[in-house]
Order: sequence, then structure tokens, then C-alpha cells
Amino acid sequence: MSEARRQEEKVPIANPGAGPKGEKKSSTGKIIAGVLAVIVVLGIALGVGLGVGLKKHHHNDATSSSLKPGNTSDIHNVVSRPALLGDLDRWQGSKRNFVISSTPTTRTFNWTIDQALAAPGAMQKPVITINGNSPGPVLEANLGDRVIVNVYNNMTNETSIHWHALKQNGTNYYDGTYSITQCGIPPKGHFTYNFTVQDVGTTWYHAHKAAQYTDGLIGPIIFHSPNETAMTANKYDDEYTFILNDMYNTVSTALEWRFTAVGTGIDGQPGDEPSPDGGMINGVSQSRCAYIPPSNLVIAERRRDFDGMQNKVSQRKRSDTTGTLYPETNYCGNLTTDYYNVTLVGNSTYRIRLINAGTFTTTIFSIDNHNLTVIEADGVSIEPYVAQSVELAVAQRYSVLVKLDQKPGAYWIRNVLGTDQLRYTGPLFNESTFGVLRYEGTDTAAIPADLPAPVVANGTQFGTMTKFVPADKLDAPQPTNQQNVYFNMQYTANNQHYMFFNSTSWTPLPPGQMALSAINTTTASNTSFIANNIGDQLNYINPSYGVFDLVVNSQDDGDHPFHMHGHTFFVMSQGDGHFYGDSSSFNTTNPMRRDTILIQSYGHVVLRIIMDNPGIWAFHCHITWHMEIGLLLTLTNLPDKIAQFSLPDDLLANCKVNAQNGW
Ligand SMILES: *[C@@H]1O[C@H](CO)[C@@H](O)[C@H](O)[C@H]1NC(C)=O
Ligand SMILES: *[C@@H]1O[C@H](CO)[C@@H](O)[C@H](O)[C@H]1NC(C)=O
Ligand SMILES: *[C@@H]1O[C@H](CO)[C@@H](O)[C@H](O)[C@H]1NC(C)=O
Ligand SMILES: *[C@@H]1O[C@H](CO)[C@@H](O)[C@H](O)[C@H]1NC(C)=O
Ligand SMILES: *[C@@H]1O[C@H](CO)[C@@H](O)[C@H](O)[C@H]1NC(C)=O
Ligand SMILES: *[C@@H]1O[C@H](CO)[C@@H](O)[C@H](O)[C@H]1NC(C)=O
Ligand SMILES: *[C@@H]1O[C@H](CO)[C@@H](O)[C@H](O)[C@H]1NC(C)=O
Ligand SMILES: *[C@@H]1O[C@H](CO)[C@@H](O)[C@H](O)[C@H]1NC(C)=O
Ligand SMILES: *[C@@H]1O[C@H](CO)[C@@H](O)[C@H](O)[C@H]1NC(C)=O
Ligand SMILES: *[C@@H]1O[C@H](CO)[C@@H](O)[C@H](O)[C@H]1NC(C)=O
Ligand SMILES: *[C@@H]1O[C@H](CO)[C@@H](O)[C@H](O)[C@H]1NC(C)=O
Ligand SMILES: *[C@@H]1O[C@H](CO)[C@@H](O)[C@H](O)[C@H]1NC(C)=O
Ligand SMILES: [Cu+2]
Repeated sequence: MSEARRQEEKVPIANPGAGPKGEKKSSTGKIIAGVLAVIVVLGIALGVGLGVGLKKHHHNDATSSSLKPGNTSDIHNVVSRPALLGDLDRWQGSKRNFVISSTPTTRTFNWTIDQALAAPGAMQKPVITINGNSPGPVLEANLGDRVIVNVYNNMTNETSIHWHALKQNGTNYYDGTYSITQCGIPPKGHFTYNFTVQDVGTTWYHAHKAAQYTDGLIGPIIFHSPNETAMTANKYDDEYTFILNDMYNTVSTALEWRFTAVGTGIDGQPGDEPSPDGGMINGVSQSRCAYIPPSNLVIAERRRDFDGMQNKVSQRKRSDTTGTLYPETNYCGNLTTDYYNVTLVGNSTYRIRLINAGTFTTTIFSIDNHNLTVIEADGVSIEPYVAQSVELAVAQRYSVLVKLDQKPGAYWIRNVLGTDQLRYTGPLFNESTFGVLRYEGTDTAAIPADLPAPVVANGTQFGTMTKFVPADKLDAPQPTNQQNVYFNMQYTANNQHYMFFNSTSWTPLPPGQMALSAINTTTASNTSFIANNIGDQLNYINPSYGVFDLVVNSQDDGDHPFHMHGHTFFVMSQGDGHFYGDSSSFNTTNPMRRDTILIQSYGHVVLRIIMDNPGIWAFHCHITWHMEIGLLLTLTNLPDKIAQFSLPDDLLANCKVNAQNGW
């Protein structure tokens, strides 16, 4: 059963002495172009590691049914941009009239998921909305509340909604992960999420089916602790939320089709991720152009160049190429200079909640002339850290305090996309997206005097190890088990590209099935990784309470933001090169904790996870394109407790509908 696969050239294990990404060397070494051209043919034998063999990666396209999934050309209702954005007051805390309280209550939300034609940039495309809006409503509650979200799916494809980073302790089946903890909510189907608020801080929700969240199914979650201002040791007068993301002018299904089509990338080499057209601040973009790729052209390699030492020495730019790359269909909509407007009160201090709800790129947030004091990272309160800009990998969140202590006037708010991740950029790619912060009393049409050069990242992917200290101190327990995995991208013999953890590449189960049911019937007697009971998933089973060190080594040249469902992990190590050591000797005194972490190019992380939350939990790269080509594994905690779950009736009913229809 061993298969020969063409594998992307892997330069040997990175040297552990290299500096962090922020100190990456600029074009020092000589470009060894040959490195890129080398393709090695590897025969990967079965029986490596724990007997995990290469699995065929299959896509279960719904072809068997007479009820075919809807086509985007079926979408006819057109929504204007103001209607799509909805009530902008919802982004400001004081305008929501929410009362922070320690008396639990039940909060019910009724959401209709729908599709519409709208122009989040200047280009019309199919957008997914919640109650007509994208981004969606604010899901706000107090610790201890019960949240009920009644979802009606009025789309022509199934969907699911994941509540990012919520522990869902006891309610794993409401985690919203398609094919893992639930079957999709079918077209014209209902599903009720029903869980208690066990977490505090800033997070978000998003579709966890295909690349649907790229099309707009995203929104903020704000959960309050009764003592949250005391916890930060900082007072603030009001709060404001910014959803930041990269933006595509093309519907995700078209992008994904091109990305995964045999023999082509969306542009350039197969495996080159679709490149965004611009950014957004709370759904507002100034991006106006789209690159609509022509046909299945195979265009020359344009990956980043490396020298022999894994240092990025250059990134080839559009100008390095010779006109073959963007010849066909560049489409620019009408210029819009709509900026996102915010008016706040001078001399007040605001807690600004930042969420990277993007698909691919890191974003860098800043407000001209104003310092940002970081007080929260992924729901973890941290000791105040003063910065001029904050860099968020996809799916990360921060809260920053901003004091309006400058001369009253108008200041740029910036969302700058991390372009060093892009394999290529489209024409008139809009790197910086702007908003305007106006002090109350300033002319509401005032625009900051000049467009200064965008803030430079300063290599600020916030080193979680070195820079942040949790304010609520918690020491890491000693590990009871450690497992290593590595990941990479590989080409199959027929030139399809997938991403692998060791030798498995995740793919959804057949219609109507979910891993949670499969695991429900599995008995596991010892701690192990298995890959054979639930499709192609690499699944780690932890039968009893344990402290698990997950070592993840990257054999890929990109940066990958990994997210662990249902858990906030301790970050025991994060950095360049691979880790193969014994993790029991790490510093355990109040290490940084979070739920989403960047693994840099050829780097590693060691995450310490307390396995006390029954369920099956995804651990995956949050770059949607990468999850879609398999970069996901699962951790199963306490299968005995899972067996005692009584799965909700509507969840099981939806599985049946999907099985019947082949969705
Ligand atoms: C529904 O999913 C199918 C299969 O992934 C896709 O081809 C189609 O474009 C999707 N339809 C919509 C409306 O997104
Ligand atoms: C949700 O819908 C139900 C049934 O239609 C209705 O009774 C309830 O009032 C709605 N709740 C909210 C908060 O809109
Ligand atoms: C669902 O979509 C149809 C058109 O596709 C529309 O007529 C109907 O009003 C929508 N339902 C809801 C609840 O929004
Ligand atoms: C939500 O779950 C609780 C606890 O299981 C249950 O008592 C309640 O009836 C559920 N509510 C809804 C609307 O399903
Ligand atoms: C605030 O409340 C949280 C949750 O109840 C608790 O863990 C924390 O210790 C409290 N912090 C302070 C400073 O009271
Ligand atoms: C751009 O503006 C022109 C003139 O107002 C209009 O005819 C055209 O439809 C607009 N194009 C788009 C893509 O909105
Ligand atoms: C802030 O307070 C100082 C001192 O009271 C005052 O001089 C200044 O005008 C105030 N600034 C704003 C923007 O209100
Ligand atoms: C921002 O913080 C830096 C370092 O703490 C300080 O030097 C600078 O004066 C501050 N700038 C503003 C505008 O407050
Ligand atoms: C922001 O304000 C300007 C000036 O008042 C206005 O032209 C623009 O449309 C506003 N932007 C948005 C997204 O509403
Ligand atoms: C950039 O980072 C370096 C090293 O961390 C630091 O010394 C320098 O002050 C930073 N510059 C700015 C403008 O923040
Ligand atoms: C993954 O592969 C590495 C390197 O071969 C091996 O050390 C590790 O045990 C494997 N992990 C699993 C879970 O199979
Ligand atoms: C989940 O709940 C169980 C039982 O109530 C408790 O022992 C465990 O610590 C909880 N885990 C988390 C992550 O909250
Ligand atoms: Cu990735």
C-alpha cells in the first residue's frame, strides 16, 4: 500500500540557532535557484511512526444526489453595502447597552444564514450573511450565561458555525466543526446551539464548513467577566471592537476550485494560496480590483527563494515576472474611498478588541500617534504591554487600551496585511485598509492630513514566549505524555497538492457522518495516536485525565497559525527549527497561554494541553486554504465520557438528512 509521491523539496531541518522571524535576514545569502527546481521522488513506506500509512485524499463531492448543491449563479438577491454592514453602532460597547452582571441569564439569538450578492469591496460577489449582515451580529454574554443560537440555513449548501476558542466543556457536540462534531446544517434546515458561557474575553464565530467564512460568515464574540476591569488592573471608559481581515473579491468556492485543481494554482504554482485583494475593517474595504484568473494555466514557479540556510532571502515580486502572469482578466470596480469612521471622546480610555477573522494573512493594526497597551491575548489577561502596532495571525485576538490623549482631530486607523506570506499579489492589491478615528467635536468629514507610509511590522509577530505574561498566574503541570508530529505540503503522483500531518491529510467524512459518532463507539485503552477509525484523520486518543505535550514541527516554508479547539494551551516553546527533545524540562512558571499560535517557516511549537475536556477537538491551521487541503488533526479526550453524551436530536436528524441527500 505504499505509494510513491512527488514531494516538494524539503530543505533539511532548519538550524536551531537562527533568530526569530522578526530578525529575519534580508537578502544576505546567495539565492540558490536550483533548490527550488529540485523535485525529489520519495517512496514513503507504510509503517512509519505508529503505523500510519498514506491515505488517499478524496473529496466527497455531492454528485450522487438529485438535489445538487446550489450554484452561486442561483443567487439573485442584491444587498447594498450599508445594508450588508448593518448597524455600525453595534461595534461600540456603550451603544449596545449591555449590562455586565454576575447573575446568569439565558440569551437567545435567532439567526438566518443566507446568501446575497453584495460588494464588500467595490466588486459584487456572493456573500454569506447572518440576518442580512456581514460581519454578523455581536454575540455578547456574561460568564455563566446560557447562550441559545437558533440557526436557520436559507442557503443552498449546508453549513456549521464554530464558536472559536470556547471550551464547550460537556457540550463538544456544539463546537460546530463540520464532519467532526456535527453534520452540516442542511439547506432549509435548522440547528440550535445551546451552551453555557465558560470563557471570558474576545473571540469570534465563523463557519466551519469549507471556506464559507471567507465569504462573510464571521462575527465577534464578547464574553464578560464580572470583574474584568479589575482583572486587567486597568480602567477603561468604553470599548470598541474591530474585526480585521483579508478580503477576496472572488467567491471562495471559485478560489478553492482553482487552488485545488489538478495541474494549476490559482496563479503560479499549484499550492500557491489564493491571494487576497485587500483588507477590511468591520467589513469596510477600499479594495476595488480583482484578478480573475483565466484558465488552467501552469505558470512558472514563484515561491519564495531560500538560501541553503532557510533564510528568506527574497520574495519575488510581480515586477520580477515577465507579463505572463496577469494578462487575462483584471477587473477593477469603481474607486471607493469609503473609510471606516469612528468617533470617540477625547481624554477617555477605550478597550479596543481586535480580531483577525481573516482567511490567509496576518494583519497589523495601529492608530496613528496613539500607543496600544495590550491587556488580553486570546481571552487570557496579560500584564500590560505597550506597543505602537499589534500583529495578529489569522484567528488571534488582542485587547488593547487606547487613551485619547492627543490633539483633538482625525487619525488613521490601519489594517496592514502581512504581505510576506503571499506567493504573489494581484493587480492593485490593496495592502493597507484605513479607518478614521475622530475625536468628538472634530468635523465628521475630516480626513487625516496625509497618508503617511504604512507602519512597518518591525518583525512583531508577538513572540508569545518572550513578550506576554499572563496576569492571572497559572503554572504548567508536568506532562504525562508527549507526541511529535510534523507537517508539510506534498504533491501526489497526479500533481494534486495536499497538506499532511505526518502521512495523513484530513478530509471530511462521507455525507451524514461525523467523527464524534465514530469515536463514540470506539474503545481506547491507552494513550495513542490512531489514524484508522475515522477516515483519514490523525486522531490522538487520551483515555483518562492527562497532560499532553504536542510537539509540532514545520517542514513548510510558510507561516501557519494553528488553533486548538476547546482548550487554552500553555506555550512551552515556540521558535525556529525543529524540536525533538524531552519537554519535561521547560520552564513551567506562569508560561504564556493562548489558543492560536503561529508556527513560523520551518519552525516549531510545543503546546502543553490539559486533557480534561471530553470530546473530539480539532487542531488545525487556520489558514482556510490549508485546512481545506488537509492540515488538521484531532485530539480525543476521555472517550468514556463521550460515550455518555446524549447527542441532540436535531444534530442526529441533520446527519440523516445529509446522508439521504449525499451532502
Ligand atoms: C456549494 O458547494 C458546492 C460544492 O462545494 C460548490 O460547488 C458551490 O459553489 C456551492 N454553492 C454556493 C452557493 O456556495
Ligand atoms: C426567536 O424566534 C422565536 C420563534 O420564532 C421567537 O419566539 C423568539 O421571540 C425569537 N427570539 C428572539 C430573541 O428574537
Ligand atoms: C430564504 O430565501 C428565499 C429566496 O431564496 C427568500 O424568499 C426567503 O425570504 C428567505 N427566508 C428567510 C427566512 O430569510
Ligand atoms: C438547552 O440545554 C439545557 C441543558 O441541557 C436544557 O435544559 C434546555 O432546555 C435547552 N434549551 C433549548 C432551547 O434547547
Ligand atoms: C475575576 O474572575 C475570574 C473568573 O471568575 C477569576 O478567575 C479571577 O480570579 C477574578 N480575578 C480577580 C482579580 O478577582
Ligand atoms: C461604475 O460606475 C459607472 C458609472 O457610475 C457605472 O455605470 C458602473 O456600473 C459602475 N461599475 C461597477 C462595477 O459598479
Ligand atoms: C484633555 O484634558 C486636558 C486637561 O484637562 C485638556 O486640556 C484637553 O483639552 C483635553 N483634551 C480633550 C481632547 O478633550
Ligand atoms: C508610546 O510609548 C512609548 C514607549 O513607552 C513612549 O516613548 C511614547 O512617548 C508613547 N507615545 C505616545 C504617543 O504616548
Ligand atoms: C465615513 O465618513 C465619510 C465622511 O463623512 C463618508 O463619506 C463615508 O461614506 C463614511 N464611511 C462609511 C463606511 O460609512
Ligand atoms: C523594533 O523592534 C526592535 C527589536 O525588538 C526594537 O529595538 C525597536 O525599538 C522596535 N522599533 C519600533 C519602532 O518599535
Ligand atoms: C510523526 O513522524 C515523526 C518523524 O518520523 C515521528 O517521530 C513521530 O512519532 C510521528 N508521530 C506520529 C503521531 O505518528
Ligand atoms: C471540564 O469539566 C470537568 C468536570 O466538570 C472538570 O473536571 C474539568 O476541569 C473541566 N475542564 C475545563 C477545561 O474546563
Ligand atoms: Cu497553514
